[in-house]
Amino acid sequence: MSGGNLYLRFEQAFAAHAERIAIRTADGRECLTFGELARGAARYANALAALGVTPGDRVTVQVEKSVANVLLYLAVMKAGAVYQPLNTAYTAAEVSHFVEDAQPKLIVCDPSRQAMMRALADAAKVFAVVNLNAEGNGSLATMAATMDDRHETVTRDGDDLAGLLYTSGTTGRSKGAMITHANLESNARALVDLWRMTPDDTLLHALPVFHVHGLYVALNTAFLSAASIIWFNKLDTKAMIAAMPRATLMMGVPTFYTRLLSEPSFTRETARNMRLFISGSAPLLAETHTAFAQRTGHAILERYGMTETGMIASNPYDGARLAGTVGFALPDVSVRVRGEQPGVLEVKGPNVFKGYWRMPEKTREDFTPDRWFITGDVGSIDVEGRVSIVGRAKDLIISGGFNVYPREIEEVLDALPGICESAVIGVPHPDFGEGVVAVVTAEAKLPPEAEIVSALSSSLAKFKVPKRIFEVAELPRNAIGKVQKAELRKRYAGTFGSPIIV
Ligand code: MCA
Ligand code: AMP
Repeated sequence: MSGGNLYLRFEQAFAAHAERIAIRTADGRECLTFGELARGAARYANALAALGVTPGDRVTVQVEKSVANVLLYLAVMKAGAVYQPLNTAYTAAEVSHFVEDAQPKLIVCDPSRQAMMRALADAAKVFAVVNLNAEGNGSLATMAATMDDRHETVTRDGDDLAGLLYTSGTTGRSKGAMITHANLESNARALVDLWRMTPDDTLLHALPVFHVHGLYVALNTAFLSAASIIWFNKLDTKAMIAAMPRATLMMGVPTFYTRLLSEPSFTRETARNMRLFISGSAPLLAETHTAFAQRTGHAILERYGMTETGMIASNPYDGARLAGTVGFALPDVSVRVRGEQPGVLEVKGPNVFKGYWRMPEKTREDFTPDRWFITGDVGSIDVEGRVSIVGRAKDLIISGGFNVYPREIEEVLDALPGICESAVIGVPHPDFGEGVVAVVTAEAKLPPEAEIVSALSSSLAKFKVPKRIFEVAELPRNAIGKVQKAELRKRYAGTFGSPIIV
């Protein structure tokens, strides 16, 4: 059976495996069976209803990763509401845009942010603000504990929204990508099938759960297949190495793989029970692929996706997993390049989102007239259908799997006293793949770097703040006055040294 509220599919898997372990924290402090997971989600869903959340309402969530966060995620879906997760690194200034735009009924935040969120909530007429801390305690958990552990999953159409995930464009403010139950279900089913996930699997989960990768790719596939999860609240390579012999599967951004490789204790023996390592969200260097294969005997399976589309392409489970390629379009998903190759990749399929929240114009701009979504990634497709990404048509930096839009940083830099103009670029970084660098011209005398960084940090998430700032007399421009970022990227390529592969 398929269609409707995706939680119904999870519910079937949870009921069929009620006594088996669904999720266990790496430190052993928490362990839930699938039956307990289902009852916990029901309690949280009843708490949401008691807080006034009704089907279609947005629930904004900015909390540290915890098992309670998973229950909340499931509960929002079960209640037919729309989940809006936010990166915990976002500052109050950044969060205020998301809240104003999404107009949630409820905000769930860390207790340390309750006062700030309450102020935002009052301005945006949000109904309630509750909290959850890094241990999964807080006013929402307290309330959920008193609730009935039975709850009837709300009926939804496949076309109804399950998630509202914000993603920045090259111009303007972040846009909310409207993701439906049908988008999520088709993608999760395809991946479970492709990656052969079964109840015998144990997934190492160390990704954040506020982005598609850790939330939809990892959690939805594990829930649908009733795979067990070993849960890490953040990336901790030593703890992951200790737990790996009990696992079969891992999903990570390329930084996960370079960090594992930098640990001498990470060996073939560590990975002896693993059957699959998956990488995505940013390009995996061929050097990393090769070094990983030499160390462990495993060929990392690289796949490609976007917030707006979920997963688009994947290297095969059987057959060659080629470094530098992202494999074949998922079944039912089509990828094309119009005109000459390489060119901008366009996607069509049941995975493609419904549009940008309350932005019909922007939605129209990002689709072709025949309804293919324009990714902004530049790639080529070979005769067999294998996709390779060779660049980006969009001005985007991906640092450790987090997206940084240069224009957003440039606008903040240009408004700072002492700075005349700026260009923000990404250059090779041994840990994050790309590191953010700002090149600026000064009005008279440039303020000290630490002062600029501190000013930027007050409004921008830490991962967006340039790790180096260089002063130049003038920015290189082409004949029509456009800053030549390619030239700057070349000039500052060695800033962080070359990739370190042990
Ligand atoms: C942390 N810092 C960073 C990053 N992460 N700087 C640049 N880029 C980053 N990604 C900064 C912190 O602010 C801090 O600065 C210092 O680095 C160390 O912070 P720490 O918290 O210790 O870092 P970490 O916990 O080791 O985090 C690194 C990380 C993390 C594990 C790689 O960034 C991460 O979880 N990335 C995964 C992102 C992800 O899930 N992307 C999926 C997007 P200071 O020292 O100055 O305080 S979904 C997507 O893209 C699509 C759909 C797809 O295809 O999947
Ligand atoms: P986001 O907007 O956070 O969903 O990021 C999506 C972007 O991440 C894509 O448009 C690509 O530029 C990039 N991306 C995801 N997976 C890969 C990959 N395997 N190789 C290269 N880039 C990737």
